[in-house]
Amino acid sequence: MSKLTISTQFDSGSIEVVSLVDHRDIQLRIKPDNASEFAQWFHFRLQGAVGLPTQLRFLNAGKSAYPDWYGYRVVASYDRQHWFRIPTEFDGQVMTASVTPVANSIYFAYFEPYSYERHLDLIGFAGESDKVELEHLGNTLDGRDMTLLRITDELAPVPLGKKKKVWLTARQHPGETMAEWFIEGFLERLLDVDDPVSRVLLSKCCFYVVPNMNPDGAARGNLRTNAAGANLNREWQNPSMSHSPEVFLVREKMLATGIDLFLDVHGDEIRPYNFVAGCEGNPGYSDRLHKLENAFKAAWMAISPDFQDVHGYEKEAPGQANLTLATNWVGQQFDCLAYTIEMPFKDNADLPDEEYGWSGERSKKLGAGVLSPILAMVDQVR
Ligand code: GEM
Ligand code: ZN
Repeated sequence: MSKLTISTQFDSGSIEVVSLVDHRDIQLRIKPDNASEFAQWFHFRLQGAVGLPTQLRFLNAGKSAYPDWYGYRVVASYDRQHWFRIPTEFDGQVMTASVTPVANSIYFAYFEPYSYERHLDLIGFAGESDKVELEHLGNTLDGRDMTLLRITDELAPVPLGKKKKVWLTARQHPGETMAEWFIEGFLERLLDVDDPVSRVLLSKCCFYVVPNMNPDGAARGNLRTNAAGANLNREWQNPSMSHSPEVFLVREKMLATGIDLFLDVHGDEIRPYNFVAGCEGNPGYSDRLHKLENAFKAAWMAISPDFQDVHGYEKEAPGQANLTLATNWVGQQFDCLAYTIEMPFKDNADLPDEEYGWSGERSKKLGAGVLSPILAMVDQVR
């Protein structure tokens, strides 16, 4: 029997090994983000357990940032391309995942990872289109690029000043990797020259897309914060280049372009559903925005059984919104339709998938699908 080893020296790798002696009792602890207490994300490689009934015990799962692990199943992969769920139990303190590996190397993660290299490949793919301009907004604290994609059909008969400005941001919380899978699906469809929905949207809109708002936190294996420990989705009222340059740079660009429709893409650790959170608590919320929100949700539900509006966050009382969040700050600042989109780390309970749960591929499909409610709303948002 070969020696058991665990490694994490790769993009978003993170776990603490407590005991690695007995394959039936591998003891682990989820590590916190590099500069904050949030602990939830894990991603590591196990070698030496082929053919052995293996149990992974996450000893501090009950002390994680979002300790409701009930119904969650760990994702695993042999080739880092195809990820599947493995049987997982949670007793309120320890989470235990079980697998008998069929190969001597197997990876485990909280959700299907999205690497910085894949992020660069996505930008490379998009940059090949004649509808896309890549704009360098500046650098993160670890020195990575903040890249904005500006996407429109310049040859369309709609003057630029009449086009609707549609902004999408994703992965402010770096462990919510489903957000960048969503953007990958969104971009692949938007740039599909044969897709009639995309052709009309590129004529009527100018899209501004930030596929990864937090590249440092993503590479570091953080759940929720950037290299300085900032929760970027609490920085939108008063960002700084020293603490939250990612938000500072994007927010400056938003103030220069204006916004008619905003989507901020996230993942939710607890609720097994896809849903949105809007601006009902904003001081400037109006009947116009309420009607736009309802029409957007109805249009999305009409085309996707994976989207629903029954389960989600509590509605906020009038005037009680926290304007440090992207969606609320943008909705208030630009008096526009603005939504936080949430996808599950667990599964869509309305349409569960036994083998994969919620996945990168299903996130891509949801991202491609959102073009339809955008088309339904494009003539009403202003
Ligand atoms: C959430 S956004 C929370 C919005 N809440 C309501 N009630 N509108 C966050 O930043 O905490 C997004 C996320 O982390 O997924
Ligand atoms: Zn989030």
